[in-house]
Amino acid sequence: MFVDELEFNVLGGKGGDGCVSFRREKFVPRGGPNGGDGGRGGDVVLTTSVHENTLYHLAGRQLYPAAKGHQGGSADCTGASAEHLYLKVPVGTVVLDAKRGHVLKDLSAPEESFVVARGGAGGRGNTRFASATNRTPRTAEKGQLGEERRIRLSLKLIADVGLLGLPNAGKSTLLASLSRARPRIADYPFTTLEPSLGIVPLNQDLSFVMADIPGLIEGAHEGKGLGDKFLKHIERTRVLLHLVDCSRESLEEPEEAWRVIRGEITSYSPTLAAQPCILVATKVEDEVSRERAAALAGITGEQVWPISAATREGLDPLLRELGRLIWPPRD
Ligand SMILES: Nc1nc2c(ncn2[C@@H]2O[C@H](COP(=O)(O)OP(=O)(O)OP(=O)(O)O)[C@@H](O)[C@H]2O)c(=O)[nH]1
Ligand SMILES: [Mg+2]
Repeated sequence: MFVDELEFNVLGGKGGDGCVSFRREKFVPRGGPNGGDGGRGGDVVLTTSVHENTLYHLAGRQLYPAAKGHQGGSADCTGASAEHLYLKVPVGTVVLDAKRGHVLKDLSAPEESFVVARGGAGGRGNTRFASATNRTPRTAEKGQLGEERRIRLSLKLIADVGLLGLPNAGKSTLLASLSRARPRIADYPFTTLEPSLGIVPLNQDLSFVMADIPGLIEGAHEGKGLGDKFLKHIERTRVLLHLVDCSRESLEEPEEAWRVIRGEITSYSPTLAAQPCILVATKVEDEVSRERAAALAGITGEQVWPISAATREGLDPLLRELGRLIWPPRD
């Protein structure tokens, strides 16, 4: 299951208590204090892992507590510090304070760590309280409580290329024909309900990640259809591919389809709307579709890349263009 939003509490471990203890040795009637300090409580740490793609493995629990520090012992033994609790999250996880809503950390690199709740310090043992006037202190400190907070995790998949288009435009089919991803494909709208990623090999050395998201419809930014909540997954891509069905069976006129999607992404975010975007005419296999693709270019004033995932026509030039945009040639 695809889980991309999650809220729970994190609690740093309590520090171990300091110890009250006195030396008891034969023939030493009044030994001094020898109670050791408590150990530190464990931290709760988020670490990014490239092996996680969703937050599903963390769902279903309200609290993630780290372990407590051990108590100090006699003979000046410091208690052991507790182990930290490491929670793995996918690269692209944004950590927010659930109560106030501000971003605590944006975990966008592999193997990145962030302490969300610190463990408490251990309490000092009675040895530390000995002084010239008080040689037999009977006080020791309690370990400090660990930090507690409620956090929200929000996952933004990190892809190089994002697919955009109305339902049924051919997004999943394109991803399936370029990668080994196997999204569900069917000839009815709203086939794709959750985002998915595929790795598209460009040549022996280079590959990029392509994200397929559910189709958008007019009013998506007001919550129509599946809404625009999946757009965040393609917000950070380098290039967008805007797919427009140009076949004679298309549900909308190509220019209308183009206008709707441009309108929705502009309403969603001007940053997304300003991203490099390649306009792709899909299902171009006959004279009618070729004409519609050419008309779309005329009306929009943009270069249109005609493709057919079925015959694979146009895929290679499109891939080359994507490669050029993702890795611009150095001069
Ligand atoms: N003839 C032809 N049909 C295609 C081509 N690409 C996709 N289709 C068909 O178009 C229909 C929709 O394709 P999908 O890939 O599921 O479309 P989508 O954009 O992912 O749709 P949603 O997930 O609903 O947003 C399917 O029946 C595909 O087989 C193509 O290049 N040629
Ligand atoms: Mg789809």
